Amino acid sequence: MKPSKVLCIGGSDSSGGAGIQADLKAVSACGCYGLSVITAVTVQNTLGVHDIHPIPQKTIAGQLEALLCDIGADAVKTGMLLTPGAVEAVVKKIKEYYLKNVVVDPVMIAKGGRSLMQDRAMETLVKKLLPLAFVVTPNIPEAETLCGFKINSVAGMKKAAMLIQQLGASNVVIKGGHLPGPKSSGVIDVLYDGNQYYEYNTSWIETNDSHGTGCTYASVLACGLAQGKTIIDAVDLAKGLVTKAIENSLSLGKGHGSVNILGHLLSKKGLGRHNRNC
Ligand code: PXL
Repeated sequence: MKPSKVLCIGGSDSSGGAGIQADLKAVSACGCYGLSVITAVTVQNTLGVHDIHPIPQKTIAGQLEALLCDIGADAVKTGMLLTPGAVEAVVKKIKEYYLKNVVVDPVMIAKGGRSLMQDRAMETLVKKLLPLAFVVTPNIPEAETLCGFKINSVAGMKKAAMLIQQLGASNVVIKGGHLPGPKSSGVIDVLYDGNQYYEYNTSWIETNDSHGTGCTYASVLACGLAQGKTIIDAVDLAKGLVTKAIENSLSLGKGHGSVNILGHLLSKKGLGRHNRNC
């Protein structure tokens, strides 16, 4: 049987941990076939993002057209969309090709504080891309930006999810990893499907090496949808595989290492977390 095709749209992360590189690893780990459209090239290592080179809107549109007129996509995952032009190019092709299973990861700021989305791109994303999204997957700071208030509890996450859902996405998943307070009761992610709330809970894993968590999560979610899972089961798959990827994270470089979605498939003598300095 042919694998499901997942179109990943986002920035290149030269460190290999996040962005398109993370997306394609996650898509492969799920047994899907990954297509990629690069929206920006970041100059990046484990210490942070040092520079960003946006790809022209015309080249983004060209990549999308080349893939969609030929190969097609069973699901789409968007990550870094730096400029309003990048968002516009994506919106136009989603409409033109009636693309389904659109997963929008509203990437805003890199760990070191560098902005990965211009203010006007955010406005365009909210106005034009969210209404086309089957699901949007903000973390807590991103959800706060989208809903306009501080989130301090699971109840706050639920309130925010309802508000963000009203912006137009069919489903909202807010990831709880950045929630303030003790982690003893685990990390709770909240799904709101416009009707009901679902909570997904895993234990907190203490690590310095969680770069790429959000990209990996949204990509696995897109794979689940491409393979025909319900949103409820696709979020479950994403939460489970990302937790394993964090458990197997790699301590690389001098800064924040990356999650490792292929880790559990490899022996502990290989790329697993016990080999810290490989
Ligand atoms: O994790 C968000 C993200 C997405 N895409 C690219 C990134 C980052 C974070 O650094 O560099 C290209």
